Amino acid sequence: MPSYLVTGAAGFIGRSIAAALLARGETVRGIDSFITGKRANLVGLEAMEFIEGDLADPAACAKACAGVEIVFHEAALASVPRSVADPVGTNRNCVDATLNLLVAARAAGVRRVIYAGSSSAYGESPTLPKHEQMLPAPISPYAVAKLAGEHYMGAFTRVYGLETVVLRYFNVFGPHQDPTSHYSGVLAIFCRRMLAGQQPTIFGNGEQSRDFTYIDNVVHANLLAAAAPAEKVSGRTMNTATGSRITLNETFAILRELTGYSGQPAYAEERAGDIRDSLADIRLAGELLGYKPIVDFREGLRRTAEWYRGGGGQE
Ligand code: UD2
Repeated sequence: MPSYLVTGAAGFIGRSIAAALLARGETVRGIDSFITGKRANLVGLEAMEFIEGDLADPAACAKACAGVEIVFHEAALASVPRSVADPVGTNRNCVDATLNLLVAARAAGVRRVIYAGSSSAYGESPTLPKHEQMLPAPISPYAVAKLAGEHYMGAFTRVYGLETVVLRYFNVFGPHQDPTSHYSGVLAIFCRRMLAGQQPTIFGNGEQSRDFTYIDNVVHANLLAAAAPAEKVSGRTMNTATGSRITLNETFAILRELTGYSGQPAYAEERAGDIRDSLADIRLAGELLGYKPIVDFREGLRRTAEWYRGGGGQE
């Protein structure tokens, strides 16, 4: 039976992948530094072997990769504004960490690394939907760092023959996403605030759009990427999304219904490094993985709001 490593296992996406693997009875190890991960996210993952460690430390990477066959690399500082405030920190925790992990994975004889790419790679190019043949045009330090990780994946496949798969996630949301930081994803922040009767703030005019992707779809794509034949997927980059988009203003209106919040949003200046519209072409993941979304946006948002309503994500 293969053994799996999940990096960022105390983070939102990492813990969700680990939970799905454990539910299948797999052997799972997780690593997290708790820079943004939360101990509360490890509740329910007691069957996972857990290492507290920082991937920027090569020794921690070596320890994490020992005896592992497949790595899901989810650890990152996942925020555009955080990277604008601290580009060096983002580089360390995204680029240095990814390179160290790849070096350790190769040395340990890991077979495959599946990498959490970001839709931010597409940047400001006006074409919609975004497809994988488009030239990347990152505009924030975060986007540059996540894209550098993608390129390292490709290089390790070409140069060393390590199997790598890049899944370019589009604005993932769902239960366990931290709502407490101003660097958190917008839907987590909005759910928390609106359920507490607090006014959310929309940066810009609210007409920016995103291909918001419910977490179960991302977990599903990862499991498919782990199982797919190397000749089909190794060295490839695939959008992981729903293939539809919605504006923040429209999303706010749905959340009003779901949360019972009766006020209006505040509007503030647009955020530096933000892109306006994001929408994925998901045909390639369909062809290579047999991926298609399993939970749509509205249902995902309903489940998410329910989770926060039930007390999830409280500090
Ligand atoms: C980027 C990536 C996403 C993922 C993420 C990091 C794009 C299109 N997406 O997400 O794939 O890598 O980074 O986890 O690059 N906003 C508000 N009010 C708030 C918070 C945010 O209006 O309180 C706005 C924000 O200005 C932006 C939108 O909501 O226009 C989405 O922001 P986000 O931080 O949730 O995600 P984003 O798009 O930077």
